[in-house]
Amino acid sequence: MIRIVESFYVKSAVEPADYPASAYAEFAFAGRSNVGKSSLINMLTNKHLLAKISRTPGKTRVLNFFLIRWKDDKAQQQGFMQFTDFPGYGFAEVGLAEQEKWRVMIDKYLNMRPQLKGICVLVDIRHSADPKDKVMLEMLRKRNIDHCVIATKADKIPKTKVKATIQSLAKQLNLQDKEIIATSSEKNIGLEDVLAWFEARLT
Ligand SMILES: Nc1nc2c(ncn2[C@@H]2O[C@H](COP(=O)(O)OP(=O)(O)OP(=O)(O)O)[C@@H](O)[C@H]2O)c(=O)[nH]1
Ligand SMILES: [Mg+2]
Repeated sequence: MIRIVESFYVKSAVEPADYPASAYAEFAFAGRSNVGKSSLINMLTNKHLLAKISRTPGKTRVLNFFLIRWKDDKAQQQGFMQFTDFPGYGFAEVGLAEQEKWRVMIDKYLNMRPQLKGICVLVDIRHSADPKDKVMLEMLRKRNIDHCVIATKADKIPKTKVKATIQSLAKQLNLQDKEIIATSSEKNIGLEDVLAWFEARLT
């Protein structure tokens, strides 16, 4: 099992020419504004100020790149990977022009990042599937980009309801139950499941 031993913010970028040049395996985090993308990155890296957590939705309008050093003590392996924090999508206050900018930026990233190994699409475990999440998943399916869904804020529903909620979400999103990982950045739930998903795609 890998664990993250060090993490650094590398840079923010909009255009491919400005992406960091490294070729490490990369994983990206997408989802509606406020769903908990930055908080999840902070939980995974155990650095609570790494990805800025905003209380104002829709603040992040750029791609934020992070360099991650991982280690597997048992297998005596170590290496690097990168995380990309996407700006949130789907906020009503954001005008059409902004939404279009977002779409173009994500489109370029998906097309021009060969080291991209997978995308985590985050959804709030308390809400039913959003049309914007369906559009995102459709974009990934069309391009054959490996992805999983992360149901965030699992601490906000009773533990006994988690399984049924995941089943219901899976049905709505046309996925199998095991393609959805429940997490809580507040209560440190799901950390190992997410790391295992990365590990399986690292080599
Ligand atoms: N209870 C609980 N709150 C959470 C969890 N994850 C995130 N939050 C809260 O949800 C709010 C939004 O979290 P962010 O991590 O900033 O969300 P984001 O998806 O990065 O938002 P944008 O960058 O605006 O797209 C913050 O107030 C967090 O504290 C969680 O697992 N449990
Ligand atoms: Mg964020």
